[in-house]
Amino acid sequence: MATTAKKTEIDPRDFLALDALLSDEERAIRDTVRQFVTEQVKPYVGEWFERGELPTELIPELARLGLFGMHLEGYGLPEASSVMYGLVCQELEAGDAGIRSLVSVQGSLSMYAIWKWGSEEQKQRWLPAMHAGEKIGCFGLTEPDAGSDPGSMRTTAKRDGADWILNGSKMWITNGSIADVAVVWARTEGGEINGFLVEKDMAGFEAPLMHHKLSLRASVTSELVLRDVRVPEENRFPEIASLRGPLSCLNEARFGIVFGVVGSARTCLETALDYAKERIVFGKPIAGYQLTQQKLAEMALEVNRGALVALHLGRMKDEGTLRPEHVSMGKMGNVRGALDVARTARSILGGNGITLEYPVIRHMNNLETVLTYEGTHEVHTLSVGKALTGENAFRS
Ligand code: TGC
Ligand code: FAD
Repeated sequence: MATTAKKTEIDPRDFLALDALLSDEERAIRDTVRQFVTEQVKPYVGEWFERGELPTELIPELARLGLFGMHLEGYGLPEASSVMYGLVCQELEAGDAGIRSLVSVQGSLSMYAIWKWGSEEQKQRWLPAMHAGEKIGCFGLTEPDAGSDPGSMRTTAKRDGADWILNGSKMWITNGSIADVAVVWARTEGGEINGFLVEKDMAGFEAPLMHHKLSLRASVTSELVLRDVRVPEENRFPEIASLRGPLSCLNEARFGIVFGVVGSARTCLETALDYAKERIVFGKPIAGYQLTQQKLAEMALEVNRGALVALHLGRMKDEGTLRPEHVSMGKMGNVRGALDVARTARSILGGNGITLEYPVIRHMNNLETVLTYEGTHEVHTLSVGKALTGENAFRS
């Protein structure tokens, strides 16, 4: 059938006109968060990154926008769609992955863990307060000697009358030092993995800041130290006693990353595009040279491809057909693509590419963390490999 093609202008910032695939409601929340990031994050985040700080004044602002636990239902939570939540992650990470991490860890890891596995009392106590940003949570799974293989964790939980005694340490925990409540996964004497809500004032519990990061600097990263911490039974998740507990939470946060990194990549592309049009070398803008155009075209391809994959996975999640292996493929491809975009943008900016005057090297360094946390690139490769072949190559 012959069709009359409508004339479409090419928008360099939305090459494939993906905006048209979103509903009015989805565009509205995206634009609200984009404006917030443009006004309240982008002008200052280079300095926060340089100082290695996350300004906690952002927390009430993010809460006012309703972003903490926005995709969860009940307990006064917004019950936004997965696509809406993903678009929010995209806009936050267009500012900085550290800000997206704050929201991811609060909503997708800590609140989700309580929402999915907590008792009714735990949900009532924590979820409304965490949505309001009055209480902050963190999620303690990784240990100094157990990252990709959390099943080898050494943190223990020993029954003592009506309580549990926790011992061990967690490492690389986002939000740890500012958290009111830590979701801590520990092994019981019977070998089961249980989840506990460890409150910041419990005796024997400390959450010191980790220093010397060169990536995700506008984010709080901490150790969790547990020395004979007495935790009452009512703070244990009653419904789960296996690794499935923490791993089910990771799916949620990984989904946010699939969208988030498209935001990082988009900022790098836009910065490089603007720069290439203005930077005169050998008598003309570098945008006029074929080698630069090839770089920009490849970058635009990655940003658009990543955005399409994210949106597709978001629609699948909203329909209830998304599997963890789909998320693994999305994280693998989108993080790698975003890193390629960031590194290429850095080269287009020449010497200016290495300063915090421009956002590119900050995103590039942040993406090295994103490649590693929430399952490394290799872990997701093996998940996809297992789904393709039926063979488990994680263990020898
Ligand atoms: P395996 O034997 O495969 O599974 C154990 C149990 O868990 C179930 N399961 C899952 N359930 C839900 N979702 C998933 N994605 C699941 N993967 C596995 C599985 O069905 C089984 O259930 P059951 O009931 O039969 O017991 O476990 P394994 O020990 O062989 O490990 C598999 C592997 C390697 C995929 C897993 O350990 C893994 O994902 N490792 C990576 C660890 C990781 O991603 N850590 C992230 C820490 S949190 C973080 O980084 C936060 S970053 C902050 C931010 O986002 O900003
Ligand atoms: P390792 O597991 O030691 O891996 C080292 C290398 O070996 C990697 O390249 C890995 O891919 C590779 N490897 C491992 N197994 C295999 C295999 N079978 N085959 C081939 N290669 C393999 N964790 C939390 O629990 N909560 C948080 O809030 C949190 N926030 C974080 C914030 C930051 C800034 C960072 C950097 C990390 C954070 N993490 C958090 C930890 C993160 O999830 C781990 O760093 C990650 O899971 C990898 O673990 P690891 O660092 O111990 O690396």
